[in-house]
Amino acid sequence: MLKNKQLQTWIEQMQALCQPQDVVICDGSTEEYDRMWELLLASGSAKRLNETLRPNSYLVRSDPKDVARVEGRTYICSDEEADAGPNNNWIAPDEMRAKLDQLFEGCMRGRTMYVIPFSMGPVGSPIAHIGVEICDSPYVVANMHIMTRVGDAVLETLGETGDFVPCMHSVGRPLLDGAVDVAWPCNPDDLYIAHFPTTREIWSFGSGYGGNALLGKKCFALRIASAMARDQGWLAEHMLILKLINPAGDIKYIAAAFPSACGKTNLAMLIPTIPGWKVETVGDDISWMKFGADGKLYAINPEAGFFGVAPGTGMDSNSNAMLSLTKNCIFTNVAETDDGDIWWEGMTDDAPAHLIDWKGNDWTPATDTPAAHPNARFTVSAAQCPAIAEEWEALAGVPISAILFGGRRATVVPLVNEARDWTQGTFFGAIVSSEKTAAAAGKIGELRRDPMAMLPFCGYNMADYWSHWLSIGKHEGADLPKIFYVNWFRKDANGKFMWPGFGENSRVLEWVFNRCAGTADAIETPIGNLPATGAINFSNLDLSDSQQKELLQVDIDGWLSEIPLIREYFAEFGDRLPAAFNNQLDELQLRLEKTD
Ligand code: O2Y
Ligand code: MN
Repeated sequence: MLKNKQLQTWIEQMQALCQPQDVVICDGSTEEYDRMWELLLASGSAKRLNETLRPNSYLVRSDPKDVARVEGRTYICSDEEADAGPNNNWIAPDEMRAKLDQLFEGCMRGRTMYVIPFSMGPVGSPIAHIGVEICDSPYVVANMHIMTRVGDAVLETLGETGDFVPCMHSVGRPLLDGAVDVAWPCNPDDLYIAHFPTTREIWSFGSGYGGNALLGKKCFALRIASAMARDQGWLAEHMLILKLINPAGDIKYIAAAFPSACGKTNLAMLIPTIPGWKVETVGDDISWMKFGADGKLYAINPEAGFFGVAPGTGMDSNSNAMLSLTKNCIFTNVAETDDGDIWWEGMTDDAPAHLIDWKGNDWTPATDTPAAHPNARFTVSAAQCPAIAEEWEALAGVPISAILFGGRRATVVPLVNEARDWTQGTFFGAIVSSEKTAAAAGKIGELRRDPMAMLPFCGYNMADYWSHWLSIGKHEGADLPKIFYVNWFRKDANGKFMWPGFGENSRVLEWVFNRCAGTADAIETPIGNLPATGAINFSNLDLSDSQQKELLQVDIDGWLSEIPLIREYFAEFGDRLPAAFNNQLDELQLRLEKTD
């Protein structure tokens, strides 16, 4: 099966470097998945959940020091520091390689080295790409089985000479001289998540958790893929993909970028409140888009599963997610109920009277720490989602009609605003920001910029990424999606959310759909095209006329005071900033001043 010379050589080199006890080439089979769980159960890392309540599902508790992606230890090792940009941590490639050589030497002693060939995207899709993760964690193997397509079909597609992205991973805890393993081996004091965009490699050391360890996800599908996309003329984006069906049965596909923890999974699985409309899910986190022969952008979800944040997910907020989780799942850092099932904050209104918390301690509603870790996760196959679109694995992808950008803004940014053209839409994406909450470092209310929701995930200088977006707009024969800036998070003077969100967001999706179909009205304003009066269906919502107006108002003073902040942010990118963005700012300012 291993006929790819480059892969054979790499495996031999990594075996010599890491000195594992043995090597397993993963085939993606159910037997292999089950074997991983036998190992994880035997080592005390995992617990099988109640078979009647949650068939074929497992609970895993991580080391409390290894619970999330660690941006501070994530590096882009481009040849020049300027190519990584102010948006990334940079270490020179030679320096990082010397460090990694030292860390990886003998790091798998006493462990098995797993070689996981995986496809990001349906095997054989012209939009898909192949990676191979080498790792020493059965938990990672099991998660990769769900999150990607693993196995022999991938090796077959790779053939003798095909290219793959090498993804090297170790938990960084060799088992020396027969030492007994810990339940969650990791090495959080020596953490490195290093990306080499020039040679398209990933090296991750010290963590077994999520985006640090499942290297197909953020490391490959966003950081390395964004650099590949720049070089090859496509887009690798932090976007959900949804299929929107109107009452007449017409279909449009929409991609949407929101910063982490702004409800992407909920929007991807939304149940519309407006009669006759339907949403189906293509993806909840990442989108790869390439031009088709007709000039449209065709998108695939490169992942095969959801690695969703559990707290806050319940039948009220996202019933499709909950119904996906009835069997064949992995739950990490959630709480355990007395009958061997799972629970997290937000799953039900009332907490059970007794739980075992994510750290393995007794918990009652009187306990003053959360039962589930706030970044607790479920891993589940996308195929189990009741709302999954039948074409979610279409090799050709789905044609995107609209792209939404959004952040969390209590003020200034209206509910929805359509860009006049691709350039203005790119500018909208670049100025996306959220107000800091008490949970984040920094002053409350201060703006955190997260352009295109890609701040932690762009594998090169953000200014060059913006130039790449602008160049996509100049693609010969392009039939581009319309771009919209949405904001579900406006607050009134009393600090109360003005927009109900969740299923009611379908009202905004309806306007977006109809704008793409050419059947909805907009008015041109200094900031973009806003829905004309009556163009958004506000019926049966508890919203006064003045609230409706405020949601769609052009806040001239608010935007005028935003402009210097945007200029200040853009200045961080020096002369790499696309000139078109300064033009956008100057023109926006002029239009606002004229109206003032
Ligand atoms: O903490 C982690 O490693 C998970 S981060 C994550 C997982 C799924 C989808 N999105 C994200 C994110 O941070 O955007
Ligand atoms: Mn994400």
